[in-house]
Amino acid sequence: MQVRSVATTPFNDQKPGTSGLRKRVQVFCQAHYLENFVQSIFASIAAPPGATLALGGDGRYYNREAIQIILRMASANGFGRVLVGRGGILSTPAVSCVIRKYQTYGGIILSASHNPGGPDGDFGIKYNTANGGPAPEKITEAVYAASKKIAQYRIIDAPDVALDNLGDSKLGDMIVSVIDPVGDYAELMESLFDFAAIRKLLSGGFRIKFDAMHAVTGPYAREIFVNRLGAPPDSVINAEPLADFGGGHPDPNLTYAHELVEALYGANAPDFGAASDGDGDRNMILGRQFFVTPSDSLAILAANAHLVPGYQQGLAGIARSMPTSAAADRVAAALDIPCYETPTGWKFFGNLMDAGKVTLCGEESFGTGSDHIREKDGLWAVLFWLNILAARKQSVETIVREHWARFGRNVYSRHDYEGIPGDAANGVMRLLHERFGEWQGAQLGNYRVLFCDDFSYTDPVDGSVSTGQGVRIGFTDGSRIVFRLSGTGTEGATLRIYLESFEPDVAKHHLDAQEALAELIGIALEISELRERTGRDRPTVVT
Ligand code: VG1
Ligand code: CO
Repeated sequence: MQVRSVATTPFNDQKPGTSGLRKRVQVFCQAHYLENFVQSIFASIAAPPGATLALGGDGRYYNREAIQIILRMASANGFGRVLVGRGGILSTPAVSCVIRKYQTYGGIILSASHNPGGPDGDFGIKYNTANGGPAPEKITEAVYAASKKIAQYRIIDAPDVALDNLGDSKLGDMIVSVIDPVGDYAELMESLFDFAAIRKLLSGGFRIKFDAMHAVTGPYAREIFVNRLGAPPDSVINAEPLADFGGGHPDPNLTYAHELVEALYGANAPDFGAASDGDGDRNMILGRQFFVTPSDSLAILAANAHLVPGYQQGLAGIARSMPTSAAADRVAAALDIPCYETPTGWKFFGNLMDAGKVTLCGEESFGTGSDHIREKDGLWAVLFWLNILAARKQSVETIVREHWARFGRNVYSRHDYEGIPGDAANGVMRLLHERFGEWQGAQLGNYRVLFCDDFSYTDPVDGSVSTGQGVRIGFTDGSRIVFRLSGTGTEGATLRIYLESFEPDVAKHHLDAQEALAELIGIALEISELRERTGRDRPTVVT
């Protein structure tokens, strides 16, 4: 088959964000757009001839077309084999699992995660390295640099590969192996958790509901919860992956997972509810009429890890992203293990896990995971909770309240202002940068400022430095306000305000987070001039 070199010119907007390159579908469908970026990846990763790649996506619109293009380009660029999920499907954690299990050189994931899909939605692409984790900044920067000077890409002329049948076929000199997207992942889960105990829990009247949000986790959830753990089939809802996610927003939070939320807050509610996002790496955990914040979830998993077979030997350490609450820090202190604070994005956890410094990682954005792979993992978190519930035989709410009683409660909320004009968002961030020197030691309402800074991180393993990771205002009582611009959106800017206070008093643990944080919310709006500068009087999404 003929390898062609196609002449192209650079696009100037192929800078990967928090998690790969995300753009509108129309942008990705432009001639040469995807090809330029894929060639820039290949130019930056120095794969030896004959190397193996993993490839799959969350099934969103343009997934199959993109896979055919990438396969033809991989063949033309000298790869020896590509492992691709049947139907082009692989969740983000499943890609990480496959890379590690089959020791591939790396992997390409097609997803815009929690962003809506469909012809008018978003598409995305991300490269993961041989450890199974998102490429570190050194690589994403090299990809961006390559994309700015690309002049040609390599591709072969060949008919489409049949993606729906398992097995091998040839594409030029390269082998395409279509693999079962679920099996390897389900087997890994079975090796970590006490499936027998969970099966017993589920057969004893404990009812669960999992919302796959018409995204990638449907087939995984069916195999694990229904086939392997014996849950009734209607325990998994919206289980059919659809190219437009059924018109929904595949983001597992109280706003977008409304069908699940209605079930868990309604009459005759199940005992446990959970949802995952577009590509299966996020999770939301609900009890009956009870929401577990992701920051608390990380802390609770850590505090109960000794109940779970895969973690009984103890935790090396915990890592959380900077805006994530300090609830996990308190557990780490009690366990006498280190706790690391990293910038937002899973790529910063990889080095810590590879070096054996941490076992559990988490982000406030509904992401939790461990060193079993190098991505956050939605179903893993759900199974971890089910394992704890099976061992403790208490309700979700009781487990959380007992946790707060022991460690205190880190009251937490995130307010997102989505789709605001870039100028207004940058204006707010600039103002905060200009002013935060003045606030050092200041009294703002009932709070005294302990420190203000723009978070920067030095990786303890390779010494690389990441600056500009969010403005933090810390108060003397441990409360915090953090401002950050999102790096995953595709339209306008999204400004995130993260709010946290610490409440040791059990008598106040029943308070609603928005009530408990009301004064901090007021301070955040005032010092940032957010209302004046954006014309918004309330956040788009509160989590
Ligand atoms: C968001 C979250 C971040 C997460 C990232 C990717 O990034 O805040 O914690 O790692 O999404 O998650 P940002 O830059 O928009 O705040 V996923 O599930 O969308 O790949
Ligand atoms: Co995701």
